[in-house]
Amino acid sequence: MKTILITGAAGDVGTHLRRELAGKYVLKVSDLRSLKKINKEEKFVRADISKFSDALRITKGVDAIVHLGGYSVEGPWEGILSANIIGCYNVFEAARRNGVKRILFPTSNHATGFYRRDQTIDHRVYPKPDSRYGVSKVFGEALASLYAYKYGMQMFCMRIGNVNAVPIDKRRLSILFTPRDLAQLVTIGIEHPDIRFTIVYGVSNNKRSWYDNSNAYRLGYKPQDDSETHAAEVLVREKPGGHPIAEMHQGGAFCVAEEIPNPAALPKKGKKRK
Ligand code: 15L
Repeated sequence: MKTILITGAAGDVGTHLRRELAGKYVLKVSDLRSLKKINKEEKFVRADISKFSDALRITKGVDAIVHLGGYSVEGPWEGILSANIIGCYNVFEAARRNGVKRILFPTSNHATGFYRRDQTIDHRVYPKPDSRYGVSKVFGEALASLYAYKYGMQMFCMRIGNVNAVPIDKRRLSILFTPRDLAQLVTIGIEHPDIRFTIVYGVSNNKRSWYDNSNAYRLGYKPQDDSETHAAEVLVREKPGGHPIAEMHQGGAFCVAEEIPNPAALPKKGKKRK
């Protein structure tokens, strides 16, 4: 059985993934925080991935890494820099030094969040991050490309939508990613023999999707769920009058979220955004 390291294992996505992958792989799970529950077949290793020595320690002796560690939403630059930029570099470089060939990098829909909702995008579009968080995911994708082509590693980047059993609002109808579809895509990322540098969208088979996910389908991904079965109940709950920039773009509130209110993020009167 392969040994898989999951960083950021205490978070939401990590918790779903550990449950879904239990029994299929030996799971080495790591986080800065404590885990609420450690399953009996898991090995927990506490680590701060912004420290290279920790990254070296946890990436020893594993077959593949699912690197979930770091901020999963917008945050202050110092936090994003240390957890998502330095942390990501440390994990990839430590993996290379320890001879780990394959990394699955859960990037995000926020790497392309400034595409408009009336556009369908595929894995070849240039990034349009909607936040510092989104920029950190673009950094991770670029680093994955470097490690693939320069060092011959196998790098599988999943631009994840919203991991949940059911969609929680209108925007999430387009980007729902159910835990069982997540498990299927991650399994492809671990097992597929033909991965060098690959970008796919981590979403279910949603009728309202903004993505042409043919790159994932080509590898055999067959998502089981479609958020549309919940559309009526979601839409009835949706409050009108959201921020126009958030409503227009795929990244939603991330396009306007700021630690410090930043008027520069809003278009000037009479000026159209591209
Ligand atoms: C993400 O990238 C976040 O990690 C997750 O918490 C959600 O907010 C998701 O995007 C989303 O766009 O809904």
